[in-house]
Amino acid sequence: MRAITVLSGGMGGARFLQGLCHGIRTGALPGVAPDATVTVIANTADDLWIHGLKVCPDLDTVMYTLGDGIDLDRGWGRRDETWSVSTELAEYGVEPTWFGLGDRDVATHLVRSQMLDAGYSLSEVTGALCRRWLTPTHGERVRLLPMTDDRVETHVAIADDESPSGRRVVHFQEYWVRLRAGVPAETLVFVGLDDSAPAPGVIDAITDADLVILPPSNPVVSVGTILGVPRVREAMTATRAPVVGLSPIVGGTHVRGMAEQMLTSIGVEVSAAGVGLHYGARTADGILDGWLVDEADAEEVARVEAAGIACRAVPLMMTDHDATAAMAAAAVDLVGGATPRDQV
Ligand code: FO1
Repeated sequence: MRAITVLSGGMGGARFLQGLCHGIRTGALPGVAPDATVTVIANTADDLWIHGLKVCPDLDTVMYTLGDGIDLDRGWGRRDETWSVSTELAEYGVEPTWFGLGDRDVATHLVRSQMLDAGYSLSEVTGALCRRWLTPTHGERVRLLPMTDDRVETHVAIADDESPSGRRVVHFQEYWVRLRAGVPAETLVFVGLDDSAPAPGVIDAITDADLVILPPSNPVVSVGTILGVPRVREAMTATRAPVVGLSPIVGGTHVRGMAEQMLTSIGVEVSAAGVGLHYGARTADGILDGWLVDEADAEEVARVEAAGIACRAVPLMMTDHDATAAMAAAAVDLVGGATPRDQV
């Protein structure tokens, strides 16, 4: 295998990508060449405009993580960060104050926003930022693509007994950052998604891949939104590459983030098997050839296999790069020999 494509959200996906790249470079993945390329298609529905700046959390988390600039404790933003800009904005009484913008991070958003204002696409901006963050370490072997260059935003309808309708809609970032996903997400609205177009290179990255991986990202507001970009799902079912996923749900709950709330919001069972069956088997109009669950969920393997998806229970805790590389190796091993669809 020489070309791997990964559909990624923020923290979970970025952490997986670190281990995947480590595994490739150290030859730990069976049948994967050490100079194999990794193309990351990142979710952009978390994006928001704030203080006149375009913030792209999932693109930046992947970029900072693979460029070794991420703050490992927070899982987002820059390490060695300072907060003078945010503090000064608060002193001016500028709202919102709940979204933390570090000074170093602000520079990224300034570069991105002024390039967008100058007419560059999000793809071109991302390519420019990655020349600083990815090229020195990964050369041309890692590419980061936004799922679309069009504006897409996930909004969340929540109960609000002060409004006549009894509900109000907040941006996903307010739901997650200010409300800590502490209230039920009654409805998810993916503003602009149906009219969005895949960014340049996205469809080819799926159809030309030797392997497509769904990392343990949020299956609804990260992988789900990428799959929601028109033509992406068709590319996933048409590609000759095996498609393998890793469950973000372990022991009935998410490891980090808010996958549990999001799955509940769309009526999907919050379990390793539930997510695998939600993605569905390629042989049954779904997108998966293989699905890895954690050893804690080994009893769910049979249910996934019965749906036509190869399944195995392996350790899925990304405790360090070697552990994550072992997960990636298990994913490759599970489907490495899969027969491309047109030979079934
Ligand atoms: N997450 C938080 O929990 N609190 C924050 O203040 C916060 C700020 C922030 C700024 C830039 C950025 O790229 C990410 C940021 N995040 C913050 C994380 C963000 O909400 C998540 O990375 C995803 O959007 C959800 O997966």
